[in-house]
Amino acid sequence: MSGMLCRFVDENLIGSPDLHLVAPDGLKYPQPSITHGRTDIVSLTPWLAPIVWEGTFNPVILDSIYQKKNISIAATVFAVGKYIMFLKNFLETAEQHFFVGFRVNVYVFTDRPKEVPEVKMAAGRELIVRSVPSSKRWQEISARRMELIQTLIEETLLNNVDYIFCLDVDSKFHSRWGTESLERLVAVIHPGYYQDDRNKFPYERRPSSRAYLAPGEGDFYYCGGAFGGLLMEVHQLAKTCRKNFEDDAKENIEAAWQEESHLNRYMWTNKPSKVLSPEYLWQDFKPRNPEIHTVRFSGVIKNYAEIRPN
Ligand code: UD2
Repeated sequence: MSGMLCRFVDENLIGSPDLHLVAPDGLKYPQPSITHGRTDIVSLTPWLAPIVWEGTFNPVILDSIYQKKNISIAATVFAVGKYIMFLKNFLETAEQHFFVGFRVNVYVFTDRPKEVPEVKMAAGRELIVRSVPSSKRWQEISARRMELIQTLIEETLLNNVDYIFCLDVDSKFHSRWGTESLERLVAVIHPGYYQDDRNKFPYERRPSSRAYLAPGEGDFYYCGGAFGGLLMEVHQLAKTCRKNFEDDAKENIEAAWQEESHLNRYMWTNKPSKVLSPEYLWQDFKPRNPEIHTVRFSGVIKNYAEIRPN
């Protein structure tokens, strides 16, 4: 191998987590079929990214592939002000269902570090608490997450972590969320709009905002409450959404759903390489639709007037 090629291999392949899928030899599992499977849902986007639903993947194959890679995953969760009340449930259920058996670091951002609950974490899993200022506006708390995620990646996670997921705290896990969700850039379809025409999606509709999507644009309505992917992809997303949010603010405009609107704008031009079905962020107040065979993660019922600062 020439010196130049050698350097290319070192810098570009080694340490890159998702280039090669190696399954252990001798693994036994049911034969896959390309003619039999779920027919009640669509499991591929028009740009050929998988849409993950129960019954479209085999967790045994996936886990054995990713165990060999010894991947590590970071999760961010913000619990500012009264939202700290949701943290215990979130953390305890994450221990039961979120990447069980893998290396996971959960970063909790809060203005009430003393109120972070003691939760027993399994070996290889760690809880890290970061102090953040409180705010008088919930919109700002929600939107500033992009800035803090960007900074966390730049200052702490670079070279230490392979994947990152950014999750809402007022939610809990009900069943497996694992290696089937891994990809370069991952978005979750919002449970409230997946049967609607795109013109009904609550995208930002004012052309003066950098989150603007015109009528006839947009693929799906994605959640602000869960997204992820490879560290550098999420860094690019967070940096772009933060900048666009701040540039809008300088012109006195705040997108309809803050960072969620900017995320939707970003995903329109930067297509996610994997899309998670609404199984990955349901809402407890919604009855489960027939195509939802399992709820993996869902938003708990909350009284906005009681818990938000404004
Ligand atoms: C939606 C999104 C949310 C965000 C928001 C628009 C889902 C399920 N939720 O939810 O992610 O995009 O619209 O801004 O997609 N937080 C605090 N303290 C507060 C307020 C918020 O810690 O006082 C954090 C907390 O982690 C919470 C998140 O910000 O989970 C989002 O706030 P929300 O849950 O009140 O937003 P919501 O329900 O409108």
